[in-house]
Amino acid sequence: MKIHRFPLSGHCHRVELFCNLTGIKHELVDVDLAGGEHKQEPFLKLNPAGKVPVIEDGDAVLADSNSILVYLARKYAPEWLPTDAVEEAEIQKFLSFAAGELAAGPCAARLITVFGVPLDPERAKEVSAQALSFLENQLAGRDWLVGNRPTIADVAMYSYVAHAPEGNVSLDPYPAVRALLKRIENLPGFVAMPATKVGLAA
Ligand SMILES: N[C@@H](CCC(=O)N[C@@H](CS)C(=O)NCC(=O)O)C(=O)O
Repeated sequence: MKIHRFPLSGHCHRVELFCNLTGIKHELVDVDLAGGEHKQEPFLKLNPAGKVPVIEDGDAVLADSNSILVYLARKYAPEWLPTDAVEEAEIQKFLSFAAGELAAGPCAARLITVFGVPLDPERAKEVSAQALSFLENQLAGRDWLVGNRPTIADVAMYSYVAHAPEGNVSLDPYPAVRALLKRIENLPGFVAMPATKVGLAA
């Protein structure tokens, strides 16, 4: 299986992290975002939306990090995606959260500091604070976001939350969130996304 990725992308990292945690063999193919490779053929054949990550697994060519997590879990690591109706709905809730509040919050805050993207830093910090408070509340009395073991919900949450300080978003007020990050980092096979020394991480 190939993962087309950009090494400093949290969306790509969540796919790489999942493959490493579950032992799914993969080859990393770097896409030159700065050079615009993702907006040209042949990349656009893989993903007409012009975004990474994309995976190629035999005949399956899939884009969107969360949809890729669902596919990989269903096919290769079903214990990471429960089929109980309530738990599956809870998983979907956190995948939507990752694509919504986390993208508009900590991901956007880091796009500003790491890549110089002209977004509103105050708005990104405000959305981040709301998102992290929500996560903190969801974790009351629990070790994992859904059920009593790690799932793709935890993986989808990890990368942008762990790197939030790079976007000037402090994790200090969120002890349960920090404990969950540590739990994930202690799982066998964990791989980190490269750190960037900017923002509060400088
Ligand atoms: N919803 C997508 C978002 C992917 C995304 O935003 N990828 C960024 C890198 S983090 C990208 O390819 N940006 C290039 C662009 O939009 O031009 C996912 O979850 O995979």
